[in-house]
Amino acid sequence: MSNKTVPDPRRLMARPGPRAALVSLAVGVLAAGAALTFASSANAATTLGASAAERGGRYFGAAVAANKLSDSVYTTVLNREFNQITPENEMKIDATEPQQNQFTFTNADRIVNHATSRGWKVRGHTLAWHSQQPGWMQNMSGSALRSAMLNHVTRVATYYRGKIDSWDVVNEAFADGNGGARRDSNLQRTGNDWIEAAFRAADAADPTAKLCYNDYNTDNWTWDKTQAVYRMVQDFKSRGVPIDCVGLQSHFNSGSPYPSNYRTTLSSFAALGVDVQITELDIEGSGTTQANTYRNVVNDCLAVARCTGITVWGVRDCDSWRSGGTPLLFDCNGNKKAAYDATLSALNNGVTPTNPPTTPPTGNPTNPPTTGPPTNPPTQGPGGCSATVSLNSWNGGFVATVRVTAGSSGTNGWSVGMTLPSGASVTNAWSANRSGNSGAVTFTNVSYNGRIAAGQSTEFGFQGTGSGSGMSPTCSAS
Ligand code: 9MR
Repeated sequence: MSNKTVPDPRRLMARPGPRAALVSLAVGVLAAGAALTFASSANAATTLGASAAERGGRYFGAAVAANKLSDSVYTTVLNREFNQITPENEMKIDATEPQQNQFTFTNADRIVNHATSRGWKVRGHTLAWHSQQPGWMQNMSGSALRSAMLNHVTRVATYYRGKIDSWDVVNEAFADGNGGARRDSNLQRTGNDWIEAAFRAADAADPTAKLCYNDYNTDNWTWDKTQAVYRMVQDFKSRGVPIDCVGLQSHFNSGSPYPSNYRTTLSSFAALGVDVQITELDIEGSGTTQANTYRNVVNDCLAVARCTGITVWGVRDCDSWRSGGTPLLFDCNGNKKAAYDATLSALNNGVTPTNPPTTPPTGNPTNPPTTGPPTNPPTQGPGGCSATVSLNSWNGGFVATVRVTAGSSGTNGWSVGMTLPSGASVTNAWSANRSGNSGAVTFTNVSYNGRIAAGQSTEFGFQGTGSGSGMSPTCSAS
């Protein structure tokens, strides 16, 4: 059960191994499903799971809490409507390894057995995460934490081998906001390769489960966080790191609304050669507005052949972690809401998948501005610009976030130079063009962030190996 240190040849070569064969079978089934005439309303499926299954073998699932399995209103809806389950909390690290090397699976098993005894799929959630760590893990760092994390991944994935359709191997490892950096955490500080190490360990422990990266605020294609996850998956695929799927949590509300480019996000990830799954869907709101958003989400998934399933994050509104936002498909009495009707009819009506783009999108869009763009484009004056750098470092690497601030006249373009310490080199950069990767390195604006109004800022970032400490950037404006 050792952690593989070389790229998995099954992923570097076109030769299909067991996981690749499963994936290509799934694609074939989806393609065949897409060619079928969709059911007429006379014999349309009457439950979410049955309808999703008719759409190319997709699933429609719900997050389940073990302590609710004794609530008959809850289980009546669950058992009737869904064909996939994600344990809401019972497979998290604090639940399964409360003391180091002492594993408890009782509550997780109740949920897994509920699903597998009915032929439903199970999403394992989650093997490696900065949150809901048991106290002993929260207090660890460095190589001891890295080993403990890999041991956890190995032991839990081995225990459930053969029972899990998809694993959220790593959850929520990227930071919110501009820059697309990794989230700082004790796991991140063990080294930037902690994510791929977790995937390799999961692959060794359970070669048949699909291995997913899962995150929130990765729904809007233009957001830095989405782009950063996209680049990581692209990198993993190119180096043969075993990754099979990307989970978009899709918790939608007024602060993080359903984006009109959601379908582009789904199809762009799929074009990297991974499945995409909507893993924690909830949409705050009510009535027709909420129903329409659910319909849009379902239609977007159906339009992407490799969008293989949808999971809502709870059964009834009262079961939701955001119950005040009434974000689910059933009211607290288990009655179907308008959102349910819209979801089922979207599933029954179907949307013909379109081919994913064959070339990944170019450019590197940034987050939408929180304030509108300046009405008059800035012009270059004597004001110049300045740059500061902040570092998130670990033993052997770092992520640098560079803030470029226009002087008194605004910029049309900018160029930031800095000298990397000896032994350091840049592995990738975002929101800037780069020349050089060690020693003197220059970053220049990309098309969308050259214009900075007087006194305003933009950020770009880069990741490097070695130590990045002591860099002092200089900025020149054009
Ligand atoms: O729904 C879960 C809630 O019961 C827990 O208290 C919470 C604690 O972190 O986690 C919730 O589930 C989260 C999921 O595991 C990861 N994505 C965000 C979900 C909502 O917070």
